[in-house]
Amino acid sequence: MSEKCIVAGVKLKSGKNDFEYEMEELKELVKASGGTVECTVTQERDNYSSALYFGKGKAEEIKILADELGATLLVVNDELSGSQINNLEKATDIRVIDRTILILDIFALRAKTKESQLQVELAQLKYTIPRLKGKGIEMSRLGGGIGTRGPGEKKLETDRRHIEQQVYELEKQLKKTVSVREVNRKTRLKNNTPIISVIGYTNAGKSTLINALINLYGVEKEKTMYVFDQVFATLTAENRKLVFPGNIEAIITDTVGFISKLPTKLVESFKSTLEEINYSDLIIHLIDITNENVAIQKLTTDNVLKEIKVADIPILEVYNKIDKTDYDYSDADGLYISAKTGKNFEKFTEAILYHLYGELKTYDIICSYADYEKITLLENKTEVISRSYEDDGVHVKISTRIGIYKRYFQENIDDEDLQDDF
Ligand SMILES: Nc1nc2c(ncn2[C@@H]2O[C@H](COP(=O)(O)OP(=O)(O)OP(=O)(O)O)[C@@H](O)[C@H]2O)c(=O)[nH]1
Ligand SMILES: [Mg+2]
Repeated sequence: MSEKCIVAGVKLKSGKNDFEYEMEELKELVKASGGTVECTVTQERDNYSSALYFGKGKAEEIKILADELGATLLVVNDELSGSQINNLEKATDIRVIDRTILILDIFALRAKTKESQLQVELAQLKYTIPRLKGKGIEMSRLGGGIGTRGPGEKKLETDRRHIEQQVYELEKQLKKTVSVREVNRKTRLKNNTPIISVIGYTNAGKSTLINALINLYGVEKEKTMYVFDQVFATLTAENRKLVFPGNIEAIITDTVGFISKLPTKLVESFKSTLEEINYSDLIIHLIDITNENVAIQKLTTDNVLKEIKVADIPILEVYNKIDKTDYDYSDADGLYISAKTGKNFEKFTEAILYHLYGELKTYDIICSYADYEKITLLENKTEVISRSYEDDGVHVKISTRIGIYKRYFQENIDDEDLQDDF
């Protein structure tokens, strides 16, 4: 039977005005973790009470409500300290968890791969350690239910000595998986293969978009991403190789979706997602245009990008799910696509390639008969339109992007063909 929950939050008088949206999202998160929302309680205050988070009267009100509704869990919108949780549990007589542990709980339910399971368990333990002082949380953890589940249906550890030992073990195991990623990244950088990261709010359609690109340009077409209509379908950053028209290779990275008040410091997979972004040559920021809170979702993602200072990396904003709206975007400025139907993918692909390597042009190149290397390079890296064998060598007409031309065949380039960036 699903757990009956009360969701609650303090709205700061000085706070941003996306409080209502955060509360709606909190309800979604409760549902995603298998709970039912019985009611919502909010209070407007100048600050969070350090003892109770709410004021005393509000806590009493929650206790009465919980009694009436048969609710057994209070979920609050902000991260709480151990003593706030203890005090609130005493005052309301029900178990209390915060937004962070709720997100971790969802991750624990969804984590399938070894790496993501290790990451979630580690984050849960790190969250627990500073909150172990009082007895309340220790006792409540034993009860089971939302916020007490580890990955793979394990129960969360509650004994401090065990926890510290486990944190040590998990960090050791995780280091191994991270070093594998490091190696992959180094090979990619050495090969000069550009990296494209697809980022955005959770459920925007990032994995669907990548699957559509894999279907069109993927090297291994069967290696698709997991797609589902839920928050946090993707739990770890993953890469795939693509070959675009004109023999242009790229690595595309699927990432963990953003959400407001994301516990970025706690979860390794968020940290590695954010790290990956910093290594990319192009960021695709995917936005679900059909979501009624599209502006808040976009702003949340923009703020995370600002925080990790990706200022030098070009960002391509792409609006997704246009098949779900009646609006006709054919003449609109900007990129409006449907990852599901493939609508406007030609324009989208062109935008990606333009950002990576600039405009498509044709060039005439003369190769001496002895210069096999150059001829092979031309065949591998560009599209050869025609070739003729003359006295002074092979005359080759190619079609390629300015950036590619500059990188591989620079000695032949006319200055006026060059753009500043390439
Ligand atoms: N109608 C429509 N639905 C889409 C489109 N793109 C994605 N979806 C749906 O949106 C839901 C989420 O898609 P995902 O690709 O899993 O989204 P995501 O951004 O990877 O989400 P997370 O991994 O949870 O961050 C799924 O039900 C998709 O079928 C689209 O262009 N049109
Ligand atoms: Mg995804």
